[in-house]
Order: sequence, then C-alpha cells, then structure tokens
Amino acid sequence: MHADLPRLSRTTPAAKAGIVHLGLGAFFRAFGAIYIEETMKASGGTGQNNWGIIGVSLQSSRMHDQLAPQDFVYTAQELGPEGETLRQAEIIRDVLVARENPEAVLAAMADPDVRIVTLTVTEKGYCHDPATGRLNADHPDITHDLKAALPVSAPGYLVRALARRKAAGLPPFTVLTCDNLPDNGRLVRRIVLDLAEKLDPELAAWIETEGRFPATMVDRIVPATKPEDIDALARKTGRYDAAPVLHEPFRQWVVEDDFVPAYGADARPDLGAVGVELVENVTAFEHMKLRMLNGTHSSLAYLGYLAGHETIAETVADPLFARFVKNLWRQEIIPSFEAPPGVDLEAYADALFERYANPGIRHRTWQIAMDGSQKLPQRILGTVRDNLTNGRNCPGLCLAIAAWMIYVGGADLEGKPIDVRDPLSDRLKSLVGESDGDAGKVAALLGVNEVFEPGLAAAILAPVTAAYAALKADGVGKSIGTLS
Ligand code: CS2
Repeated sequence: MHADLPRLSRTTPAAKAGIVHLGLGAFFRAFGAIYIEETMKASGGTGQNNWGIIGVSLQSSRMHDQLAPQDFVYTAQELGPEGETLRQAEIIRDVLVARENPEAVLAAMADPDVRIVTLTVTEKGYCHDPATGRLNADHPDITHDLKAALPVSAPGYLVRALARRKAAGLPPFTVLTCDNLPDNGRLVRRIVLDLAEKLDPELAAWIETEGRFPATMVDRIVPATKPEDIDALARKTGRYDAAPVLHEPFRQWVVEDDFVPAYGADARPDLGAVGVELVENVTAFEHMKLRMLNGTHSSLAYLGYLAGHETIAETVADPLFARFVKNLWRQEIIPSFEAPPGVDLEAYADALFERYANPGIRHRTWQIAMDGSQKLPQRILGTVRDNLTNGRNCPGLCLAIAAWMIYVGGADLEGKPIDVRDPLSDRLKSLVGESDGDAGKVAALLGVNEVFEPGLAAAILAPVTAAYAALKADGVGKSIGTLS
C-alpha cells in the first residue's frame, strides 16, 4: 500500500555530529533525540553547538535499512488523550550497524567533535550482574571483547573507543546512559572500569580520573511501533515513513550536571533551555520514577497479561486493577523512599494513572513483561526490601512477583503458552518445570541469585508462595480483589 507514496525526506542539512548514540530504538528517537534537536533549534545550531547524532545499532541492520532511504529523518507522533501532533525529527545524521562495521563505530566514537556517547541498550545490554551491578566477566560478549580488538558489547565499545581517544591525546567523551537502571551513571562507570582494568590498568586509571558518567532519570512512554501504525500514518499524511515513533505528551529528563570538564562550555548542549532538569544528584528522582512508574508498569504487565489484558490502558480501565495500582502507590511504594525536593508524590501518582489510562497509547503488557529478570531488582525488589526493613509488608508487590513467576514458567493460568523474552528464560522455565509444588517452584526461582539477593529471598518466601498459590487457585481478579 506504500509503493506509490513519496518517501519522507530531509528538509534541513544534517547537523555535524557531536553525539554518538548506542542502541538506537524507538525510546531514544522519541525522547533524547527530540530534546537534543530542540536545543539545536534554541541555539541556532552553529559551531560547537553542533550536536547532530550518529545512531548505532548494536545488533541488527533494521533501523539503518528503514531510515537510510529517508535520509535518517522520521516522524514523532505525539498521542494525547485529546488528539495528536506530528513532527519530523532531523537530528540523526547517520545510522551505523555495529555487527557489519565495528571499525566505523569506533572511528565515530573517537572523532574529536564527538563529546558525548548516549546509551539506550536496555538493562541486559550492560552485560552485568543485576544483583551486584558488576561486570559479568563470563558473559559471552565480554569474553569476546576481552580477546578481540573489535568489540560486540556496549561496554566493549565504550572501553575500546576511550582507549583510542587516550592514544590520540583527546579527552574522553561523557558517557550519558539513558537506561532505567539503578544509579545508572555509577553503574555504567563501574562496568566500564571493570572491563578496562582487565584490558589495561593504565587506561582504567585515565578513565577513572578524566571520564564522566552522569546519572540520569528518563521518562516518556513509547510503545513499540506496529505495522498498522505505519499504515495509518501513511494514509493520514500521504507520505511513507518506515520508522515513525509514537509517544505520549509527557516527558521528564533529569541529568546530573557532570560532563567532561576539558570541553568547558561545549561539553553538552544547552539542555536546561529545553526543560531538562540539571541537578547535582539524581537519586531521589530515580527512586521516584523507577519505583512508582516502572515498578507498577511491571506489576500491571504480569498481572494484566495473566488476566487477559493486552495493554496497560486496558488493564487500568478494569476497576479492580485501578484500585490495585492506586493502593500499590499509596501503601507500598510511596512510603519506601524520600520524595525529590518539592515533589508531591500523591500528585505524581495521580498523573501516572492518567498517563496509563491514555487510550491513544497502546502499550502491550507483553512488551513491558520482557526481560523481567533484569528489571525486577530496581523496579520492585528494592521497594520490598526497604519496606521490610521498616517492618511493613508488601502484599501487592509480592503478588506481582508471584505473577512474574507464573509468567516465566511459560504458561498462563489456563495453560496457554507464553512467548517469554528474557535472557534467563530457558533457566527460569526449567526451574519452574523441574520443581515440585507451588512452594518448590517459588523457592527455586527465589534461588536465582542474579535477581534475588539471598536475605531478601528468605524474607519473601512465605508471602510470595501464598500469593503464587492464590493466583493459581483463584485467578488474578480474586487475588487482587482480596488485597485491601
Ligand atoms: C516500560 C518502560 O517497557 C518497560 O519496561 O516500563 O519502557 C517505560 O515505558 C519507560 O521507562 C517510561 O519512561
């Protein structure tokens, strides 16, 4: 149906590159790229204000193949409850495919004009152990990168490119991670240093003193683009865009203002001019976002999926779930951390509910359910731990953990198979299959140390087993209905 339509094309010359982005997916194109483009517009986009982005796909060539025939421009479609707006984003100047041309990626990252490397490689892309936050030296991509000069992993690219900059007498780039990980700046710094130490201790020492890894809190709901979204947009505009992004109106980016000092005022775009909050410490914002948004997103994803709901909007339209999620915020999540200065957490929760209910955003429960083994610790388990330390129970979050356990077993409550996507999926599925009884299955999963720290596992064994048994015996509706 698109064959006769003209393709999208560039209307302004591509900006000189100042940023390399690793892991170019829908989220960054609907979020960071838009902010960066706005800073360019705000500053006139000249000289050192050139912050054009070179995107890198670490795995497949799909993004390149979709964007190259349309000059790397794409449509960002904002879907509000009352209507939509379209914009054409032109900030990406090129997309490199790492598996096809690793040398080009390293060369781009070592370019003197590039001052920032941003990342959205998802939780599992850091090749770390989620429970300790340290590099997993046994990860196949890391064992490869320890031997080969041309890397495959995100940490491998960062370290090898930093080595080139050091050898060329250049300052490092700032590493700006935009993934939903706890203390994400410190985490990626530690991982990079762990790898650099194994390759070259002098390089590690240089990165330790010269490198900068500001922590960030990123927030915008961006569901995966579906073929029918592409068709609908083409019908509406009369032009074919192979890779539009769809997103909600809301956005929030909080960034630690700690960029490589050697670049002075040219170390970063003028993020403050376009509403990015530049702060000294992101921790309180990060707790708020990871626990209140991502924690309930994952809870609704597992329980909603098992209840037969396809999207988050559909899940919270169910009154039982609406009550469930509001209680989770009020009783279990808000009491677990300190609010960022000046933020009213009750109002934040109300706004989150409205965002979830936005009917324009069709965010599949199955999509959010992916990679749970990498997400649970920072989204749910930290909240549970902090509550238990203060003598509070977490029946709602324990139910969510139990729902994850049923989900990763690979069959829903009616026995229908689930397409589980998780780096640990084979192991998780066999643990469930090979253990006896509800208590045995729960204990086996709680024994996965990459996810559950042993002290916490022991503390939640009884309530999670009870929740697991209740879900199996009574179903989702009754189980969430009986929570107060
Ligand atoms: C979601 C996030 O897919 C998921 O796991 O919870 O992508 C979420 O939509 C974003 O973090 C919102 O900022």
